[in-house]
Amino acid sequence: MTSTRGDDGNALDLLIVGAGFAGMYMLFKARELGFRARVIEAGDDVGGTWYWNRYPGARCDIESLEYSYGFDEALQQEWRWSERFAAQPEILAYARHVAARFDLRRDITFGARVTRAWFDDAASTWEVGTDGGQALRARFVVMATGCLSSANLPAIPGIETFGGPRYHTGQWPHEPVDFSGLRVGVIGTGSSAVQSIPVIARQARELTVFQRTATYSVPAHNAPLDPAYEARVKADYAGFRRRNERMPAAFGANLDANDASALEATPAERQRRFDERWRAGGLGFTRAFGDIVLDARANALAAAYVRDKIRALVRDAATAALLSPSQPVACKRLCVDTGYYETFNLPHVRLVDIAATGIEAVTPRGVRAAGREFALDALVFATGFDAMTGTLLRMDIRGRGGLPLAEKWRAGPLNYLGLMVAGFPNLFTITGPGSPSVLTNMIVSIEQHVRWIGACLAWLRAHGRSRIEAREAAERDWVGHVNGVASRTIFPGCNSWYLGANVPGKVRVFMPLLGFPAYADKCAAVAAAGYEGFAVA
Ligand code: N01
Repeated sequence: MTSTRGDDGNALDLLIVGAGFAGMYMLFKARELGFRARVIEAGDDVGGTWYWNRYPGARCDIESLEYSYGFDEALQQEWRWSERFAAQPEILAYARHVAARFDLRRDITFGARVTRAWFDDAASTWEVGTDGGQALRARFVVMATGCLSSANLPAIPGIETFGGPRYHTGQWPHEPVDFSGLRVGVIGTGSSAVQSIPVIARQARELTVFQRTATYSVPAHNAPLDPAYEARVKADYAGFRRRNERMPAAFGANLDANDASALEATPAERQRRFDERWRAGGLGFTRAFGDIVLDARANALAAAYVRDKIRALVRDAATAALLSPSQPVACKRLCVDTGYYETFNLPHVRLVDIAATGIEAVTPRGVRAAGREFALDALVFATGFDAMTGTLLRMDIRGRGGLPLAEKWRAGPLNYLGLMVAGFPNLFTITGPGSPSVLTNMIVSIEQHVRWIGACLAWLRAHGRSRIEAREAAERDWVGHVNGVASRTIFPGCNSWYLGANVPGKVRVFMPLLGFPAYADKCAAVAAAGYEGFAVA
């Protein structure tokens, strides 16, 4: 086993796992503060989510002027987005531009997957190993591993026997995939499926979509980025970022969001607001009223509105009924689409309801479901991810006394502020469970976490300290708080990946925290009080 302790043989100050947007900015911040840092990345390039998720139609559904770094004024001024919602190749190009602009690659090891991180209590450092047999030592470790980075491939009988090519949307090949003339099956109807189905349907000879749960989707109304709007934002980009940071999900300051109750509005006013949000497109639909994710009755009004839209868009009444969800809207992540429901009007596209039976088996010739076999040439799994905890738990992480993280989190993720775990000193998680993360514009959450971690490391250094760890009592209170907030919303009311319900056997706990501004204020207050709730040594 080779040992890399930094260029001069000493332990690194900081080892960062992952070179997506979190890892890249963490590296930038570490350098800015004068820490010796190295990033270990499994892929061959930067980009994280946008490196792996190359499926047809992949696109961000946060607007490009918002889904981008705000930490550098020159960067945000110089980069030009071509569309309102950027497609995956453009976001990957942006990540590569950032890496080149700040010369990040020289401190990134590509093609190496971190497999273990063990805490050495006596030396107060982490020993980190990779799949290539590399061993590193670092005082601090930052897990910048993403929330949706471990593919969920269901254990369907016969899956290995399929005769044609199989794809998972989150592990898409780098070479172009051509479905022309093929009979293609797509399993799943979440965001990845909703984006890819209309694009695959344009190529495939036949497309069969296997649906376990119908999904709510709002049109993107994507378009070339309006230069006048871009100029307005860029005239005061810092102010625009600040306003977004005060929004509940850290985006949409330009939305004309409405805090009034849907229940108190007249039917005409409700219709007007929903129509307005539907015409505007995108995730801002849930901001038509202030109580859509807080009150089941308000939510039911929004859900009924979308079901009306589905009936209007889909010609066959039985298909429209099948596409109409019954769970609360936005309880599973709301989707944003370009022509999703309309795709089911095409004669070569069919929808198969597997709610009752699931996929019975994959066979060499296709898929057996709903009591019959569907002949397929290619199969796409749009079956999502082992979200938020999956990637952390797939690594062998051991804290004080050799305690495995998997054991600590047997009953669900425990941590303080979504940032640190009691018993695991000097280990930070960026956008971990217990932080707003996936309920926000991820880049805003990432930047807030990186700034907080950077300030914490600088504070420790300034105070001659080298070790910080969440206290168990703070952790207990925090997890109680996160669950308490969720229980006052519609979110626990369906089988979402926020709850881990998409992965068989996973503990059912609501993982993200609703409300970015209050969370960011809490993190700032904790730091200002000398890292209250943490033990510092
Ligand atoms: O995954 P999902 P995703 N048999 O978990 C079904 C982000 N994202 O990759 O609902 C049959 O949402 C499953 O059915 P059910 C975004 O945060 C963002 O689409 O569990 N079906 C569901 O329909 C998003 O929420 C963007 O009953 C099975 C689907 O597969 C998150 O990533 C784009 C099954 C999985 O949907 C994940 O989205 C894409 C089985 N055994 C993704 N197992 C943008 O920003 C699962 N399913 C645009």
